[in-house]
Amino acid sequence: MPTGYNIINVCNRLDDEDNFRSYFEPLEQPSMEAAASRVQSISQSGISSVPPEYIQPNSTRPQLPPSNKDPIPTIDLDDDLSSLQKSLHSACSEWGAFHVVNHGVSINLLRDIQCVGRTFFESGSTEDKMEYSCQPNAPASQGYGSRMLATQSNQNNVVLDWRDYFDHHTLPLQRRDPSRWPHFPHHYRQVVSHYSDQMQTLANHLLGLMSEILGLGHSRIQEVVGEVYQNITVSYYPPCPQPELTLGLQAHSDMGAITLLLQDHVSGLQLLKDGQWLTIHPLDHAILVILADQTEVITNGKYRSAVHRAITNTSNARLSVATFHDPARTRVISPVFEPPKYRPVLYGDYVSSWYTKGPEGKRNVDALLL
Ligand SMILES: O=C(O)CCC(=O)C(=O)O
Repeated sequence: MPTGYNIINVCNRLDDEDNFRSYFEPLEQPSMEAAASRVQSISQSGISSVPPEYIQPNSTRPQLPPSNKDPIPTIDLDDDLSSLQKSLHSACSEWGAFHVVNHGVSINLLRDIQCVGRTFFESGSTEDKMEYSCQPNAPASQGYGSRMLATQSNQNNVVLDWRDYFDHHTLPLQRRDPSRWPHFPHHYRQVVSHYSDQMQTLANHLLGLMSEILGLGHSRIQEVVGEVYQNITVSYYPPCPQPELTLGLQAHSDMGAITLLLQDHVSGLQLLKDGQWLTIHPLDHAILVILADQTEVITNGKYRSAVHRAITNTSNARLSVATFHDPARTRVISPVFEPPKYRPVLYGDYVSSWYTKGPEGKRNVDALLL
């Protein structure tokens, strides 16, 4: 088992004005050295075995080939209300994740966000991409990076994820600064802004439905979450010569309220269900909904956050777009049901604990259990 986590990059979900960075060691290296350590550069160098820092300890290596079972629920938002409520309730309480179809987001927009993301990673020169690198000492943390979290193996060696990413701060609007996002392809910034708005609408709709199903009234969960902090992370997983030894992204549950994930045609996402890793194959035109830890706390465990990870493969680069909806770090989150099963938590404290201790499954939300 990993013995702990070493924070390599805290690019995600920390407010621009935060000084969280000062708690952690410097993140990305200066430019040319960092360019060479991008996973895409390593993959394209033609190596036949992965560098040792990407080799997972035995206990966290994926079992390949992955299972073909894909029984995750699909929720159709066009269903009549009573069947929708029934299927959504069982998906949220038994899985913490589900595909959603007839979600109201245009299929063209889903295609466009994947297309601009792929163009950035695959058509941009290294120099162009490095222009948007996460800066280790800058107060803002969005941008192009490779090292968000790294596990520490038994031998105290850092283990890196086989992934590059671009993280965008999109909401509230005062955090949204498209000039910090790629300028290529030409409509990149417009697509990300539009996608951000559509994802917020869908996230609110889903949280409203969940709140109603639990008998809380439409807005109750959203009232506890408060103003939504939204980040969009485009992840790029290059082909890997030894997928059996690596992870694209280590196992974790998301720390905020709700995540909306778009996968391209390449499988790689796995969900932990009843102790088994299930591969969640992409479903055309669907969006994968993943409940996060604060929803578990707010609903007092009636709805559960889902542990997931990404695996790699030898031949096809995979791209995903994860849109995270989180509370402000100044927000106190507590259960709305009595008696509470979880301690109230200041979301900023939760975030720092998540990053300092590492996700390791659901250890952070479990630590709040009374
Ligand atoms: O790439 C994926 O399928 C998973 C992404 C994810 O879990 C994350 O960005 O937190």
